[in-house]
Amino acid sequence: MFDVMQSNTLVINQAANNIIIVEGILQGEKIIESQKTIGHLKNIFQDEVARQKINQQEIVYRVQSHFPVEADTEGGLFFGTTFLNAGMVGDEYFMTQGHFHKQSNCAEYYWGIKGNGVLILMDKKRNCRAEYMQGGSLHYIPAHTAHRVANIGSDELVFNACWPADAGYDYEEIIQHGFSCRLLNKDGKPTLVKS
Ligand code: M6P
Ligand code: ZN
Repeated sequence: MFDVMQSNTLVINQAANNIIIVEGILQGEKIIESQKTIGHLKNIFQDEVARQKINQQEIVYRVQSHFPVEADTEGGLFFGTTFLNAGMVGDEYFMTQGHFHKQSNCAEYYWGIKGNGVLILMDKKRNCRAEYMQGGSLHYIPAHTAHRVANIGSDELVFNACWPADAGYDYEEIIQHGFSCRLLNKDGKPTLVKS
């Protein structure tokens, strides 16, 4: 009897689950970290003169990513945490560069871990909308939709993302034409303004 039970059991491989995530912070194997500084974000903010006056080495955001498969693997998933600092470029809140997906029919999930932010979304017809982001908020980014996040708080904003490994990035559209709306501080309040 005991022998039969033994042959039905599998070894649970402790070493296989070698990534941990606590408050969005990823630790373990295959975690890649990248960062975007003020210097990297030329022509992304409305006020280019204000951007040039800021220390170009100042970090706007860091991204920790887990890439379990090669980029462009059909059916694969990627996972990331973005740590977006609080700050302003002129009247505009620190924000991510933003992108469409190269494979435009790929959707994505974002969810807030801590801090206060706004997810700005724009479809291919350049219709813009926005959703508040905070610890625990879940955001479904549909296909064919550009996405960026602004930090409207005074502390770091942390959010997670999960997206298809073959989604890729189309940054060019945003570099060339931007979003059709911007999140500006108007009289002390975050206000979505058509641009
Ligand atoms: C999220 C995901 C990443 C993205 C990052 C920063 O973590 O969407 O794929 O790289 O935000 O955004 P961006 O690439 O627009 O700078
Ligand atoms: Zn994306």
